[in-house]
Amino acid sequence: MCWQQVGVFLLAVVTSVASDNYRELTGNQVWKLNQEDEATVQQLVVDGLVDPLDHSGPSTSLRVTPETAGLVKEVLDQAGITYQVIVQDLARYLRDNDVTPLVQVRFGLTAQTCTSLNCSAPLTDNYMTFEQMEYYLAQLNSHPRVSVSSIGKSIEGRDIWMVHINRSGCEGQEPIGMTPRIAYSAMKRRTVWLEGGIHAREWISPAVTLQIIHNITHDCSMGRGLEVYVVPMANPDGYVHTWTNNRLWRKNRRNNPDSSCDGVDLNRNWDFDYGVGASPNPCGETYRGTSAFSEPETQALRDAMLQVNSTGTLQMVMAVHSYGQLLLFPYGNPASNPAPQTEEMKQLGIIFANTVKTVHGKNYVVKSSGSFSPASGATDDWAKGVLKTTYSYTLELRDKSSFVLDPDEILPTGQEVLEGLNMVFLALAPEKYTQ
Ligand code: 0X9
Ligand code: ZN
Repeated sequence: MCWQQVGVFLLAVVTSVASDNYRELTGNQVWKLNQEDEATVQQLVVDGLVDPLDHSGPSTSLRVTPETAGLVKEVLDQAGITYQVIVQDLARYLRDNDVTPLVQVRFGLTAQTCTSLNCSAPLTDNYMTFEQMEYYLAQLNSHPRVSVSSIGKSIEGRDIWMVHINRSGCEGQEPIGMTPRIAYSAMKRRTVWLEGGIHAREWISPAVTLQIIHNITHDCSMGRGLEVYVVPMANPDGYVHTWTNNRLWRKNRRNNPDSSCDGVDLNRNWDFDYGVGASPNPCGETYRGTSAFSEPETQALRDAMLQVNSTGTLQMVMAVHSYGQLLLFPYGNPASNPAPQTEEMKQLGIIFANTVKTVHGKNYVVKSSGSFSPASGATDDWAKGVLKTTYSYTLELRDKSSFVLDPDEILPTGQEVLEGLNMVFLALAPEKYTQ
C-alpha cells in the first residue's frame, strides 16, 4: 500500500471478520506535506509528535494522532508548510485495505493449528503469530546442528529466543567439487549475528529471519564454516501487541511511569551515542527510555552478543528491519562518522545488494545510516562502536512504502535476502575452498 496512492486506492478486499488490531489507530490521520522540510520533520519526531511514513528520504507523509494534531498543525503553520489530510481515519483505512489473507482465522491461530498446518517450517504464505514462532523454534531445537535457548525475558515475561546454528555437522557436505582446506574443527571460530523483530510492526523482519534460520539449518552450502546466531524475535511483547491492539506499534511494552504513553524504542536504547536523534518523550515513537539499556530486551541482546563475541570473533552483525529496501551501515550519528572500516562495509554491502537484485530484480540501496536516519543508540551503532564488529548493518527489507506488506511478498523477500547473505557468508568464511 502506498500512501501517495491513497486517493485512487479502491476500497476493499476481505474483511468478513473485522480484525481488532487497528483499534488503537482510530482517529489517526496521514498528512501529506506539500514540501520537504527535513529539519522541521526531524524536530517533530524527536518531540514525539509524529510518525514519519516515508523511509527512503526526508518524509513528507506523517502519521498524526488526535492528541498531537493541534500541536503539529501549529508547528507546520509556523514553518510555513502546507499539507493535506490524505487519510482521515487510519484504522478504517487499514481495515478497508486489509492485505492479510485468512483474516477470519488470524485470531484463532494457535500452536495447535500450527501443528495441523505442519508448522515444522516457517510459514511463507502468511505471517506467523508469536505462538507459532515458538512452536516452530521448539521443534527446530531437536535438529543436531541447532540449539535454541532463551537469552532473557521481555518486560511482560516472554522469552527472547536465540538460535545457534553450529558449523559442525556439515563436514563432507560442501558444495560439489569443493573441500575446505582444513577441517572445521581446526578453523578459527568466526561468528555472525542476525537480529529480527526489534520493531514490532515490521512483520516481514521475523518472517524473513525465520526463513534464513530454516535454510541455513537445512542447507550445508549456506553458512560455510561460520557459526550463525539468530534472534528472530527481539521484541515479542510489541509483536503480540501488533496482533491484538495496534498494527503499527513499534516499541516494547514498557509502562512508562508518569506518562499516559507506553513503550521504549529498543533501537534507541543501546549505549553508543545514546540519545542522539532520539525522543526524550515517552509518547514519541523513538522514545529512548530513561537510560541506555534500561530495557530487559536490550540487556538480553547485549549480554548474549558479548558472550558470543567472547567465544569467537563476531564478523558481522545485521539487524533486520523494514521498510525501504536499504542496507545501512553506521554510524547513525553524523558527528561520529566515518566509522572504522566504512569502505569495507560499503563494498560488502554492494556485493549483497548486487546479488539480491539478480533474484527478483529488486534494488536495495547501500548507504550510511547517518545520511538516512540521523539517530543513534541502535543495535548497529553499538555493534560497531563498542563491540568493534567489522561489518555492522541495518537491513531495511521490502517494500518502499509500508509496514503492512502483502504476505505474497514473504517468500520472494526471503529468497532474495538468502542469496545476498549466501554471498556475504562466502566472503566472511574463515577458510576458502580448494577445488
Ligand atoms: O530508525 C531506525 O531505527 C531504523 N529504521 S526503521 O524504519 N526500521 O525504524 C534505521 C536504523 C539505522 N541505524 C541507525 N540510525 N543507527
Ligand atoms: Zn525498524
